[in-house]
Amino acid sequence: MDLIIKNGTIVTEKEMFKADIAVKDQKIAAIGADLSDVKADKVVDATGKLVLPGAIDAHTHLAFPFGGTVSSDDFFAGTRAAACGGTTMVFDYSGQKKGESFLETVKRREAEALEDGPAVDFAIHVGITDLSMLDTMQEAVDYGVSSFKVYMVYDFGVKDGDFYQVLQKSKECGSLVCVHAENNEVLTTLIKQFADEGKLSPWYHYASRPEFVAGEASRRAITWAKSLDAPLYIVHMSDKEGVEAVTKAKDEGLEIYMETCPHYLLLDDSVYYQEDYSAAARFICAPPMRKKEDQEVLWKALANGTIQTVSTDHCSFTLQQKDAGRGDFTKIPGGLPGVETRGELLYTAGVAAGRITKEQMCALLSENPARLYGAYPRKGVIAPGSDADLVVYDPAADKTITAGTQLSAAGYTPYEGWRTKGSIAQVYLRGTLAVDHGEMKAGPIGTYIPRHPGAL
Ligand code: DUC
Ligand code: ZN
Repeated sequence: MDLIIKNGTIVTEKEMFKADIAVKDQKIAAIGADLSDVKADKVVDATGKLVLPGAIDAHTHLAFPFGGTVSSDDFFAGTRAAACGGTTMVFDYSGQKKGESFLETVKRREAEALEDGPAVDFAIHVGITDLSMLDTMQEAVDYGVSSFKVYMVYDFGVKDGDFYQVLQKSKECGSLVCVHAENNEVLTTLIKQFADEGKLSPWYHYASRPEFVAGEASRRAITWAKSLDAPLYIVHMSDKEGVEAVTKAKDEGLEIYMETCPHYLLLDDSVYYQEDYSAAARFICAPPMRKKEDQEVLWKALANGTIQTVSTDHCSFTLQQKDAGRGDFTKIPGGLPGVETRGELLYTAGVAAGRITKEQMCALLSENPARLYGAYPRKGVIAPGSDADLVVYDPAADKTITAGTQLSAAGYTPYEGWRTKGSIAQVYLRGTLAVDHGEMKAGPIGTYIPRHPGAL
């Protein structure tokens, strides 16, 4: 064997048990109560630690051209930050350029990622912008792309009829449509009204995107998916109205999935009240943070399984980039860094606080995204034959989050000074030690992962 991790407590979505894990040729070769007799090049003692499946971040925007600039973490910095956060695979939302077939988008981004030198494995969801290429969806699915995204907002977003056609085509191809649900007409009207009144501080970003703007769009998206009996995944759910809409749809037996992100679980709209421009602008993202009441609804939905994944929507901009909106919030590039802190925050605020179990955390971070996005059982689970993507978590090693020790190019973290319960000790990518106590130990060992249409 190449590696044995001994005496750890293995966590899966269903159970926890003490066992040894043997790794050979990048895969989990065996799991057993005592593998002491098995010879291995390296033996690691994980006594007192949890051994978790490598986390999957189903929602990143690396080197994303957005808001007049490009997000600061590319596949080099972003995947190193991800590795340090216990994430061994990212799914990037890569935008289609006009005139590009969906497969061309994927291949272009795959090449860019490999050129950057990714530290973790990756896959691409295509962000659809050019409907004239809709017939190329099957070709992309055949290449191993089982998910596509539409934005109901932004200048590159799709109109309602286009969204409907994407759902139709995707159902035909057996893939999954992900949607950014906000009502574009209403929010752009509110933005214009505020701008006309000279109300241009970061607070008005929040005020122009009230809860109902997201809630209405979620209901609309669900209506169309329902009419076609097509599966739908609503990204970055932030609000009570949206959770209620998805809950109702699920009760009707519809295949509607949703994700939320740590910032919607942990931060609220008070971040935008701050007088200091930079203090508030760093939290600008869409949808914006909500109220404490919405947070409670999201936590409940995690605990009862209505929400399937916790992803990050990692779209980092430096504070210098955020400065573009001084005096005009519409020019602040929207997005937060998150890929480096997701696991420890979910463990701290979820597991250690008694809101979710360790098994549920595994489902939310690893198994569910792997299944939904067609990477299971290669990814997302600790089982013989799966990639040896493993996170050794030390529940006793509390730490303080600070940008100073992070690898994201953002240069700040929304969680500066927060204490975590426990922390990540080691991260293995396909059996190779990628991170040891926050330090990168491996180079660009990440690879592109083809997928097949999946489901929970
Ligand atoms: N929201 C953000 O805040 N940033 C990137 C894209 C998005 O939808
Ligand atoms: Zn996003």
